[in-house]
Amino acid sequence: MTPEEILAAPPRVLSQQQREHYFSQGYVCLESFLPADVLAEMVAVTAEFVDASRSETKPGAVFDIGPGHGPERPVLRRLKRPDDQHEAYWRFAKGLIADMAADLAGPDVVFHHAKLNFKWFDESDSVKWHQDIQFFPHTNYNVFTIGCYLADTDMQNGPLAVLPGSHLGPLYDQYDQSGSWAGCLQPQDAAAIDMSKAAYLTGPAGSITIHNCRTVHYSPASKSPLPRPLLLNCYSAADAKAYTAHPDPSSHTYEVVRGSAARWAAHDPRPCLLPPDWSGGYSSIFAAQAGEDG
Ligand SMILES: O=C(O)CCC(=O)C(=O)O
Repeated sequence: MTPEEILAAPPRVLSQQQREHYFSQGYVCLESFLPADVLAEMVAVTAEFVDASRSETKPGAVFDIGPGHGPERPVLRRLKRPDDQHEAYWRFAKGLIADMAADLAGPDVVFHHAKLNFKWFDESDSVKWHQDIQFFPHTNYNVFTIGCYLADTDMQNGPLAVLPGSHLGPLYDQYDQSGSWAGCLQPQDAAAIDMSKAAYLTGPAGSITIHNCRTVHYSPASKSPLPRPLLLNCYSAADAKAYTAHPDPSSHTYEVVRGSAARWAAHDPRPCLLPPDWSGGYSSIFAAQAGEDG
């Protein structure tokens, strides 16, 4: 569906202005959006997982831990597939947030993946400039990620930042000079970005970020000892079909969360960089960008 066709249907959650902003700029930010009871549940469940990670000693299938992680000072970079780890996360992904997804994808929406990213003031927690779709190419670009901050997030604790309008620009090469997957723009491409144009998506706990899969984005290192949890849920229009192995499928991957499954795939002619074959396993964007994948 075209943005015009999607916008012609009445919205469920977003305002028409917010939808238009997403389509023209490639992102939108909704401050203090989550109802207090929903936020409180997400925060409480997340605290349990941070505690559970304390005994982990190496990055694994559920907890991606960073250098220096230990029982006293958790450096949990990511809780993988939260939708499979606790029912509350899946209820969240297929409830209010799926309604929001239908405002942007059109009536037929498929869940792609979820992840819960943290920052811990360990100076290794910046996420370099990248685009998402090269990690999981689809037949069209009606694919996006809805983030929810589970703690107040300002310029001190590493907010998500986007380059407005970049979803309409080129897709970048995310391999390094030696041909290894880097999961980020090559240094010369990143250096060419006009940092004065970056939009930093900040807000109190319960604020929402949405970015399109082509939107160039990054997040700076946290300068605060307070953790920054960002719960990310990724969706596609049902007619956007993945054509490479899913990096980290959960039991809900490709589940139709609104409307019906597609009979026909819609194909965007703009080409997409292919990722490595991850059918044998995937670590995380943090590991790839830090060169930990070997
Ligand atoms: O956690 C963040 O700040 C950004 C994460 C991100 O862009 C990603 O995981 O693709």
